[in-house]
Amino acid sequence: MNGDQVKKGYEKAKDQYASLGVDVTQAIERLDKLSISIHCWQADDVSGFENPNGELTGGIQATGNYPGKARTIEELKADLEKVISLIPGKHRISLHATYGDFGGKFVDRDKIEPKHFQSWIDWAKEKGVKLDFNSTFFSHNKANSGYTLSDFDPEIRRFWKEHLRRCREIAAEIGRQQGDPCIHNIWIPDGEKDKTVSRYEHRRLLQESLDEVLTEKISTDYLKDTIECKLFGIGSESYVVGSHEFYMGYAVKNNMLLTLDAGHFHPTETISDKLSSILLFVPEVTLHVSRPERWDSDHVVILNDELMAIAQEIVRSGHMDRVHVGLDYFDASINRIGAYVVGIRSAQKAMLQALLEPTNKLREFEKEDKRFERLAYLEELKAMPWNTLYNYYCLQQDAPVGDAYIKEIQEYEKQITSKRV
Ligand code: RNT
Ligand code: ZN
Repeated sequence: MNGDQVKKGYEKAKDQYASLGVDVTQAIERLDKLSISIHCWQADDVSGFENPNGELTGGIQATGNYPGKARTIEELKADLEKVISLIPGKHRISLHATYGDFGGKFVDRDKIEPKHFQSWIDWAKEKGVKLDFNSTFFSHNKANSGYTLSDFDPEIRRFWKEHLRRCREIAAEIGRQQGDPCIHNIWIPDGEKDKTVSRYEHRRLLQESLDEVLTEKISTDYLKDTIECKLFGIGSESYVVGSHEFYMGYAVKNNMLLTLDAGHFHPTETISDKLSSILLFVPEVTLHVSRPERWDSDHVVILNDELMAIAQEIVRSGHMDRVHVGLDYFDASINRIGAYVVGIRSAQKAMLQALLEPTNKLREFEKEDKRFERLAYLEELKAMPWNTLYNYYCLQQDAPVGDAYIKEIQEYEKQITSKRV
């Protein structure tokens, strides 16, 4: 598709949307403001750079051995730069604590410092992206019992509290240097495979540990802590300490951010319907947009009904500025750059469709009890030329239009990732 074709398509689509009372220019402008927090861990299957053969543990697993995973910080940065070049808009990169620049030395989790992330901060500044952060409570021998912050052993808890403290410091330093708050996501894997008797006790310990560290106040100009629940993981099928009720209660009580991961609930339970409730009770929400498939919570994001519903709920709530959209998936069985780009572009497409909705018109139908008309319009909207407008947005931003990104990824694979052996 050449530029002229895209522009022609744009003019036609603009008129079609105008007849529904939708201003496409405004919708594209709003889409452009959506900074997606891109997870760094799709590039290397959540391995990180703490030690050369770190094993992924803690209820999550990356399956597949597609060649070309990033093995060094340089390779990871190169991959992320490629990804960024293939999507329109300005985005964020979300780092895990195990992705520090440790200079070839082993630095344990209770010893990490802002200096280990300085090269990331400099890189981000140079590339014009902002950073987010995640503490790493998994893939570590001090998590072998299945517990970290909620372990019975006070020494284990001390270790992980120190990790959390240091992660907050690092994230705050990132926020300070980038002049924009760094979102610090806290997900802890604590839980058990089978019938657990001391559920209350572990949850009480988790609360106590979090309280101890999170009450050390750091300005939200620099740092925003957010907590992520999960229903179950591999090896924690029966009990996860940080459940939805636990963190929902904790976030509301402490007026802090809550993370909703699309793959962390019962198989038929969705996060889209939670947004309009949670936005009433917590200041801001972080999303880990992902795709559950049976027991796995981390498949590549695609443009499915739930992704659409999430985007619609963000837009319809009128609180887009209070919802931070982050991604969380890792597929090691396909081209990893391709996995990134497909997921990010799909998230943007969902958001654009939601922004192109004539919501006021639909609300009018609701008020007049015209539910057939509402349903009919919702169906008609699906076939409107929103993709033409996405192409136009890509053209404006110098990002590949339509399927052009596929060739670029194939070329990058040929030149770069296939040579990583
Ligand atoms: C795990 C959580 C968590 C992780 C990342 C790597 O189930 O979703 O967010 O995926 O921190
Ligand atoms: Zn997550």
